[in-house]
Amino acid sequence: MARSAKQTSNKRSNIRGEKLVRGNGGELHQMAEGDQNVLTTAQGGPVADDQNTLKAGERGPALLEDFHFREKIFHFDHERIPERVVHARGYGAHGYFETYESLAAYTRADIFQRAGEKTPVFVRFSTVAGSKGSFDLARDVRGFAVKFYTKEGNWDLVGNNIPVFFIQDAIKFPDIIHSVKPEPDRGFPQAQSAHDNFWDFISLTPESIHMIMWIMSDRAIPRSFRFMQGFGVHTFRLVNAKNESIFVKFIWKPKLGMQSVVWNEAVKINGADPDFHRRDLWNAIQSGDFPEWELNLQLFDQNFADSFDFDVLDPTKLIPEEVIKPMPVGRLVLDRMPENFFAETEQVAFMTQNVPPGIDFSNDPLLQGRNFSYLDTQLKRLGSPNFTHLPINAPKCPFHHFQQDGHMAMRNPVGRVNYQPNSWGEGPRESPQHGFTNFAEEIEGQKLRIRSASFADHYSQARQFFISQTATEQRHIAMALTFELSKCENPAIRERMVAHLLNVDETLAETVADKIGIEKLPEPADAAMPPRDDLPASPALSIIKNGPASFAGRKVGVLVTAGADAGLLNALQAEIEKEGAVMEVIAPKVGGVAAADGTLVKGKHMIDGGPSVLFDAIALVVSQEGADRLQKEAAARDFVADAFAHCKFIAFSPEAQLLLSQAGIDPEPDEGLIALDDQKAAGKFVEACRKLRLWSRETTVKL
Ligand code: HDE
Repeated sequence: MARSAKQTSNKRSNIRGEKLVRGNGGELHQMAEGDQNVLTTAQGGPVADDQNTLKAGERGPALLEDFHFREKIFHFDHERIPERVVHARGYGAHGYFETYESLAAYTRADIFQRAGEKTPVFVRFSTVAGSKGSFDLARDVRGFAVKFYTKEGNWDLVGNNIPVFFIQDAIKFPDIIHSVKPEPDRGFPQAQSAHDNFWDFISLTPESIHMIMWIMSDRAIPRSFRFMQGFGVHTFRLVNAKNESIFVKFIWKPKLGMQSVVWNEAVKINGADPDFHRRDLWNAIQSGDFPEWELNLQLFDQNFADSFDFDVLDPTKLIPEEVIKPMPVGRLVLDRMPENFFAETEQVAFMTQNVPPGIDFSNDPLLQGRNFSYLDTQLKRLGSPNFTHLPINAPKCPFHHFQQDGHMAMRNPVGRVNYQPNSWGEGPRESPQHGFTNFAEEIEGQKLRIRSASFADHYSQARQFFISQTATEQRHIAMALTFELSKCENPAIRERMVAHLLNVDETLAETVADKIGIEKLPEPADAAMPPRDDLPASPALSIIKNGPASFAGRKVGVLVTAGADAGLLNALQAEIEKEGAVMEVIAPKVGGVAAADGTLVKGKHMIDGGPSVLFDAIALVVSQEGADRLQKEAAARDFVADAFAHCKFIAFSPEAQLLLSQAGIDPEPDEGLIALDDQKAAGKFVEACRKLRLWSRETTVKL
């Protein structure tokens, strides 16, 4: 009895009745008024015992009057808010947007008026289909949502890393999303499009085929949020002070260039580190390597819109960069992680309808539907019309209005006046001069539930995307389609998809048909408009053709054993850091191993916990004895074999030869295998890594 009282009470009174608190070291000190270290209830009452519920008797039932227990469990039971119905899994960061030059000629938006102007931003990246706890490397479009806290209110550019969308009209959104989510009877598959429902819907929705080409491409398995582009997708308007309007499409380009992984790698990353993208962003920002993107505008007028091959209001189409050159107008830098994931990343509420004066909407039917939807979703998720009171959602400019009350009202008006006009001479008033005014677009016509005939070409840009890719990227698209359709059990769905592919590229259709066992090709799908084959390739659409020519921001995994050459390791580290990349050591023990010269080489990962899929390139710096031991370990052989199969550059000390051959790598080396004969070779290796992958190896490894 005495023992349990001592164990459970952290706090007691001295003889004068002053409160005494047991510190970490067990010493007793006096509790100052409002001491930060004293545990309290949410009502502020100090808590004496947080280890045991109040009971009737030592082994008796719990008592209802235990208000501390009741409050603690009540709060815990309500910790979750509904996750986003789409884009549930996401990761955010703070930063700023810096305007290069004034864009006053095009827009009156304050954010674009002054060169060098810095505007705070919060960005959230996400996947679409999976739930909040799903893995990062799903094959999926990524959300790229930016909230600019401008001096004229919040501007949310809620985009994706793919410039087109599956559907043309917002009314189809619940259908496309239902189809990709876990099937409702069985509750799986999670975060995957490879199932019948998705492909059934797609095969019956030809407007989705252009987006399907993107989703089956490497864009849908990015290596990092830092290495992907972002797009506003829809056509928007800019409006200047003279009320003149120009159309605009928004494009984000990553400073470190684009990079994706291969599918076999993505699948393994999801097992090895389901938080791969989160961790990558966290590590980069925490280490001061702040990711950066340039905002580009594609500007065009009504004449261009009227003469362009496709309707600029159709969100399944893009304007090739070769047709309208993107104009860089500013840079986005992410330099600070949220202090609290829930408060910021989970509660941030993006809304397409948040636009400042000078930025306006087009009549894109998807955008129009989104403008309606996003407010609804915030009320559902955040539970109160006062969600703008949350610090992450509140504007950072002064704001004044007469909205009041409601759940969780944090900012409440003072004084008598809560309406206008009023004769008290108090409170805010409209400003025709500074306030938001819509662009006065002429609208006429009948009220119709109709899809414009100008949206009817579903295949031409899908084909243009496909022919713009390198042979490697085209192969990846074919492999992705094959994989996905191989997971469909209904042969009619597979056949319908091949019929669509015949309208995109015959060889692609034949390759996929052959791999999924369709012997007789179906007729091409009926096309609402004959597909065109005269659109030229757009090199800007390829990832590989637009490589970064640098290895900066990437990561090398160095497999090390005891007795490794310390000079070589130091040379590698120096060259990798000079490039702006990161080196991480994988060792038999995380505590580290002694190098040949006796110095301690600390490990970041053990071999099991640091497979090569987590790195962009690998190096093997081992002793003869170490190599002998490792070649018997499956994890070490996989480390090497996977890196080779994923076309990564591999540097190796002479002793590692045995490990390479035991991993099944041909003794005839390709140019991606770089012998570390001397310390100078470390530089050669990093230089080679700038290509990111040796794609020519891919056809020989046959993943
Ligand atoms: Fe969204 N979308 N969406 N969407 N969307 C949401 O809003 C919706 C669409 C996008 O990180 C939801 O706050 C409809 C296109 C991103 O918090 C919801 C339609 C594009 C994010 C919603 C679309 C997007 C969302 C769910 C068809 C690319 C995550 C939670 C008309 C241009 C933002 C939320 C974040 C989130 C509705 C189509 C991008 C339900 C009805 C096209 C990046 O309101």
